[in-house]
Amino acid sequence: MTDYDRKRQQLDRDGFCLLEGIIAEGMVEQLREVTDRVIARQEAAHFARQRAQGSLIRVTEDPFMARLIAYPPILEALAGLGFPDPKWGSGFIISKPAGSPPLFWHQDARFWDDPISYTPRTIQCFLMIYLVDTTRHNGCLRLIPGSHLKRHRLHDALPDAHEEALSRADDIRHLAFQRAEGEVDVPVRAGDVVMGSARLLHAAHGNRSDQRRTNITLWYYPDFANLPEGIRAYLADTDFSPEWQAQHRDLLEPLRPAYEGDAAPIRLNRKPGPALR
Ligand SMILES: O=C(O)CCC(=O)C(=O)O
Repeated sequence: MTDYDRKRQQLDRDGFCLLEGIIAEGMVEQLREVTDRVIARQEAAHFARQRAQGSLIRVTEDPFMARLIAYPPILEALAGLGFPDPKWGSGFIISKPAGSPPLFWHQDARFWDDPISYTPRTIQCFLMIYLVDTTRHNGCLRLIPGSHLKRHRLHDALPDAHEEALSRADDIRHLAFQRAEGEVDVPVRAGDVVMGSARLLHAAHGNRSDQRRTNITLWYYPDFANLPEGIRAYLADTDFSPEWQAQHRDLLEPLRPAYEGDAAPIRLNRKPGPALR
């Protein structure tokens, strides 16, 4: 069994895996420069609205990000995991300033009406690319392994993901910021990538250091061609900005989630149904 086979097993079983050191040092350095520049031009109101994340800035704000989305080591890692033809959907610069609060528990899946959401298959995955070494002290990721497949108390107790009061971290005594049963920390080195299912419950510790902690989250559909038609119809219509696509056609065309059929787009549903047990 290869290392990739083991990681793929972990992804299917636990809902995540760690891809160590796949972003080269020089690339991490360039990404730090780009993200610092983009973060610096945001208005104060942005950071007040997104205090729990730190920032939530679309990667499409800077053309360099097209090179990250189509970065060969990322595509090679996905292929190694058994996803030779991934499609890309969206991405965000999520940067926790020094001394900032934790991120609340949530899951990001949108297709809970489709039976595929109750199988180990990864419909949509995040690739979280950390630009500094990240530990519990400066805001590493927290996950509940297996929660993409198994109901957890939080599924019923949490309000909608990214609810405004949670995003502003108005009250960090809220259940969504507390320790959760079965949670694990995922400390990483700069240049590591955490890959996980959009259905997985996740959160992040607060940043108690005096340095910014930046993560770039890219969202892919690793096995787009084999998704149910209604999901493909939905994704082709919504996620991918045609303008961004046109500007970076050479890099992004192979990653565009295209759908030519006539199925109706699936209804969006962010809440798991009773089939999640
Ligand atoms: O910044 C992180 O470590 C996690 C970000 C995240 O999960 C989110 O914003 O949905």
